[in-house]
Amino acid sequence: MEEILQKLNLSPVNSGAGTGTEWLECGGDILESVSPVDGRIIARVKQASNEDYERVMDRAVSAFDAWSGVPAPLRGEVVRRMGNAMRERKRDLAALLSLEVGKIRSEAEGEIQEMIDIADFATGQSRMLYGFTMQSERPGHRMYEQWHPLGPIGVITAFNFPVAVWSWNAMIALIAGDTVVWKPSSKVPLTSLATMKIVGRVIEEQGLPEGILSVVIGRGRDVGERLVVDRRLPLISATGSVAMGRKVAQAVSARLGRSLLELGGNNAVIVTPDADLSLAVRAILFGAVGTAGQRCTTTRRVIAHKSIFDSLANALVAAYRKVPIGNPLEEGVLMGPLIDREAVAKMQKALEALKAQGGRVLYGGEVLSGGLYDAGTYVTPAICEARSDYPIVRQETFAPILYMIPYETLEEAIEYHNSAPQGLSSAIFTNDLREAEYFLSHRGSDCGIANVNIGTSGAEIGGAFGGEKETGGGREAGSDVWKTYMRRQTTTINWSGEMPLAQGVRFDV
Ligand code: UN1
Repeated sequence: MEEILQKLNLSPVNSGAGTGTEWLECGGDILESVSPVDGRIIARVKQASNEDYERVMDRAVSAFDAWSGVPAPLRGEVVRRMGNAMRERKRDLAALLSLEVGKIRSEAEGEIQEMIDIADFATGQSRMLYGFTMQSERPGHRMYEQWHPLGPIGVITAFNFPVAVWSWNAMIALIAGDTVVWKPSSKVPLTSLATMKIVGRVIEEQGLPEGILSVVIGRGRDVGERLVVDRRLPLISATGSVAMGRKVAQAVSARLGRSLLELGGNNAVIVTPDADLSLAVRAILFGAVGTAGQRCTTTRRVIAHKSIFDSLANALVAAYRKVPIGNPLEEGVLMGPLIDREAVAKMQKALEALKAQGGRVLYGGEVLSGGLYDAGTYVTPAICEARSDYPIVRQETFAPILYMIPYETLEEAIEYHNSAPQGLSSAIFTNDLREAEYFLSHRGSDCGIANVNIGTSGAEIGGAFGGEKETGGGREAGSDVWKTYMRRQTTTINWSGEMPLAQGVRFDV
């Protein structure tokens, strides 16, 4: 443990606020980062006080002044270097991520890869911040639009993807000319500090403005609450629960700011009669058990046709039995712990609710004990038989619980599918073209992500990521998401000697 900390320039007690190169003598309380793997404290963080927050914000504001004037392709070059710095430290950073979040090594490395991928993507994008030109209705006029940097932006991230989601936002924001103030989850402060130190090296080497990136770890919700009401931040990007998102949305919209929300998911896979069941089982297994069910894209519901319901359920139970559960840093383990004991208690409560509402646990759901398991954070993943109208099925429980729901007609399956209040990710397993197209049509899935013959989780960064309804409507990462981080300006230039008005209006004296 000490070795990983040292390699990543972390100490037993770390400053919780800084710009990657400069760290403040923070005035707040001490925060302990407790590993869900064995319940031990990894290291401590001295949290930011209100004054520390102000100091960080001042830097982000003055850095914006300088950074927004750097040509976008040169900003892209900086992001390219940041991606390379992450590449060099991938293994070490993934080791810390495993320890702090509890995800298995391969998934932790996947998360760092996601950071690198978005840096590469952003580098290319930096030369493609395209605006349209339009045909003016007035003679001798030219119309076009251009995209300007937006300002310093606030990014709030969740514990389950502590660094990738920041990178989706930060790398794109940087090429857009924005500066970024980051409030990571207080459950996992160290991985974010280590990441800031890695990109900080690039900031230092390149002599870049202090404060283009910064991190503030503050007591509980304090910093988050200051961030969302701060008028200096025209955009707040927040990832987390629906309850948190609702508060952020209200606070940001009260000051007419812009928010980008990526909230809960209640992702379902529809499995039709002629689906390739072995493919479906593999995808559902990773979707439901991967990251111990703690992704916002985790598969939480399987809506299976009656004719294949039992064989699919049996195949899933057989697969679940084989999942090695244990220390996520060990080779061969596929499922680590949940983030903390509170998450385990919530999972237990959800299973109780399911039974009270008429459902049945087909497999798993136990809290494990003995040896490492005594950390109290290890469970067996659960498969349950349920109905789509149970209140518990409509909620997102951030744990490995899979609800299996039988259906008869595809229309019914879609109805069940769309009855969830959240709308992030979805999938259908079918070899029937008509079923697949129906699912992808406007009558089909109502989610931001809709897949065919692949699962709900593990999206690539190239697509826009996010969802509808209670998921919050935001989009992050690829496609044309960069536009959210810039302000659009429509310009009309008159190069004629006349002053014609649009819509044929006459106003001559
Ligand atoms: C999240 O859980 O907040 O699609 C993000 C996925 C990952 C990102 C998940 N690429 O599962």
